[in-house]
Amino acid sequence: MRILLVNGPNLNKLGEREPEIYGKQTLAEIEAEVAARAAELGAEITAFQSNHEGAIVDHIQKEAAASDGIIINPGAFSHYSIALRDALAATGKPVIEVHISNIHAREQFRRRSVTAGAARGVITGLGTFGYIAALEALVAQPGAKS
Ligand code: CA2
Repeated sequence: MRILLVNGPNLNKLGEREPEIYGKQTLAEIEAEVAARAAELGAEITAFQSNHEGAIVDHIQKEAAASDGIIINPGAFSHYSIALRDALAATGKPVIEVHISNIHAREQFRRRSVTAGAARGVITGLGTFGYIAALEALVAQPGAKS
């Protein structure tokens, strides 16, 4: 099983600021942890981060066909990127959207995710454990209707 792990804008700065919201782990540490758990589950992770909407759309278009599912934290793109939602929906693959913070307990503008409509499920507010939970869900239910 090959899973794409995609992180959007500013998530490359994790661990540097706002640890009370986003925790202390760096993105590299999160990616390594997800990859290690994936290996235990017999899966493989391809990790990608970009601050650029088009680069993320390009990556999804290029890599999704050869994958079995996508874990994505679209960052702020969650709140307005129809292009990203369309790219995710077009893959036909199961998508789990992850937010480290609970977007529903924050500012009004963070409470809506337009990309979530293309996801099988959304995990929000469980900290960086959300990425592991998403992986477990994809491995446990690879063929579930998305
Ligand atoms: O809670 C999440 O995972 C978010 O997707 C994180 C995004 C935010 O725009 C979403 O509303 C919710 C932004 C992450 C910014 O992360 C930083 C971490 C440290 C320093 C600077 C930014």
